[in-house]
This record gives sequence, structure tokens and C-alpha cells, in this order.
Amino acid sequence: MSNFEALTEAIIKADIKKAVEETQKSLDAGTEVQDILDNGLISPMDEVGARFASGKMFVPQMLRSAKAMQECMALIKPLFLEQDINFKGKVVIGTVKGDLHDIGKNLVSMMMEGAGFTLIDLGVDISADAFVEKVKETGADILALSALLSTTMPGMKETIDALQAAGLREKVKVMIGGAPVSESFAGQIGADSYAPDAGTAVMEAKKLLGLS
Ligand code: B1M
Repeated sequence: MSNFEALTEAIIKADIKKAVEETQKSLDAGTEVQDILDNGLISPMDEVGARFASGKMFVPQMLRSAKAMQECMALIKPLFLEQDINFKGKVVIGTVKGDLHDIGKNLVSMMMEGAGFTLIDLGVDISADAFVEKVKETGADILALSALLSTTMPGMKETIDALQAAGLREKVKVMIGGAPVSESFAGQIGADSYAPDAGTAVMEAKKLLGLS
């Protein structure tokens, strides 16, 4: 694992210029993109979350740290997409209604695209009906739902119920993810799969479509 001390500090302090410079430095030094992502970008966001939870950091600061992380992710995204791309399946993805968190969802989207899936990213605050409409319109193979708030998790069950009501539940596999979500919650709401992180999301998606 490389040393990401300066990048970590830049993300926590939301120094976008420094964070982008440090990411570029790591790339120039030949550091594995996965290492930069896991240890240079995701890990400081965990620290940001911990500081927020303990009252040492507030929403505007958290937002600026998120912005710094996103700017760095923009630098590494092309490298993920350079990988060998074969069409694997169509995935509709979005963050459920009432929830504006999109960094993790974007990461999942990016990794899946890099692995050869076609992504239709609806963004954040997506209602059950909007998900159902898009699944119907695109004939998606997988619907990937993200939630970062315990209060928005019920939106996942509502979406699955709405798919059922529209007669689409048997036609599309449903994956869920996000920090408060768990394997047992996936079971409770009748999702087909749960992924704790973006890498696992790719593996699970392949499994769901019988590609691995
Ligand atoms: Co918010 N926030 N936030 N926030 N925020 C959390 C989630 C929180 C845990 C912080 C805390 O208290 N410790 C807490 C939620 C508590 C709870 O409900 N359990 C929280 C809160 C309370 C809030 C507000 C209510 C704060 C307020 O206003 N009082 C508010 C809600 C706004 C809303 O959504 N309606 C809010 C707002 C915000 C910002 C806007 C400031 C900003 C989001 C910016 C953005 O996303 N564009 C923000 C941020 C940045 C965070 C933290 C610090 C970081 C989230 C993140 O991006 N992590 C977060 C604390 C934390 O998680 N450490 C926190 C990095 C990201 C790569 O990880 O999103 O977990 P993650 O994604 C992972 C996996 O979960 C998984 O793969 C990803 C990559 O490995 N995954 C999937 C995610 N989606 C998936 C979908 C899949 C599969 C896997 O599909 C199949």
C-alpha cells in the first residue's frame, strides 16, 4: 500500500487543488488505481464521516470534502474505463428517493462501466415509479439501488414492490448497496443481491447474470 498521507489530509481539509495534485502524483508514480481509490480516497471519507458523527465536522465541510473526492475520482475514471470492455448487460442505477448521496453510487457505476456493463445512471432522489419506468423503457437486466441514510432505505422496498406491481419483478435482478444496507436487509425486502462495496457490486452483477 502506498503512502497517502498528503492526499488524506487534502481530502479531509477539502483542499481540492492539493487533492487533485496528490492524486496525479500517485498516478504518475505508477500507483495502482485501486490502491488510490481504496486507500487515498475512500478511506479519508470514512474519517470525514467519523468526524461528522462526533460533531467535529459539519455539513458544509463534509460537502467540500466530498467535492474534493469527486474531483480526484474524475482523474482516475478514464483509467477504469480503459479496461477491456465487452457488453455484459444493462444496468439502471440510482440513489433512492429522499437521498442525495451519490459518491458511492457513482463509484459503483464507474466500476461496472469499467467491467463492461452499460450503465443508465438516473442520479439521486429517484422515486420508485421513476425506477420502474426506466427499467421498462430500457429492458434493463439489473436494477442497482443505493441508499446512504437509514431513513431512505424503505425506498428500496417500495421500488421492489412497484416492480412487482408493474409485472417486471421477474424480468430484472435487483441489487442493493450503501453504508446502512446489509445482506439481511436485502433478504427481508426481497432483493436478489447485496454488495458492500463497488468491487463486490461488479462481482455480484456478473454472478446475477451467470457471467462468472
Ligand atoms: Co451524509 N450522511 N448526510 N452527506 N454523509 C452519512 C451517510 C452519515 C453516515 C454521516 C454520519 O452521521 N456519520 C449519515 C447517515 C446516518 C444514517 O442515516 N445511517 C449522514 C447524514 C445524517 C446526512 C444528512 C442527513 C446530514 C444533515 O443534513 N443533517 C444529509 C442528508 C442529505 C440527503 O441525502 N437528503 C447528508 C448530506 C451529505 C452531503 C450532501 C454533505 C454529502 C454527500 C455528497 C454527495 O454524495 N454528493 C454527505 C457525505 C459526503 C457523507 C459521508 C461523510 C460520506 C459518504 C460517502 O460518499 N462515502 C457519510 C459518512 C460515511 O459514509 N463515512 C455520510 C464514500 C463512498 C465511496 O462510500 O457511499 O458508502 P459509500 O459507497 C460505498 C458502499 O456503500 C457501496 O459501494 C460504495 C463504494 O465502495 N455502495 C453500493 C453504495 N451504493 C451502492 C449501490 C450498490 C452497491 C454498492 O448497488 C447495488
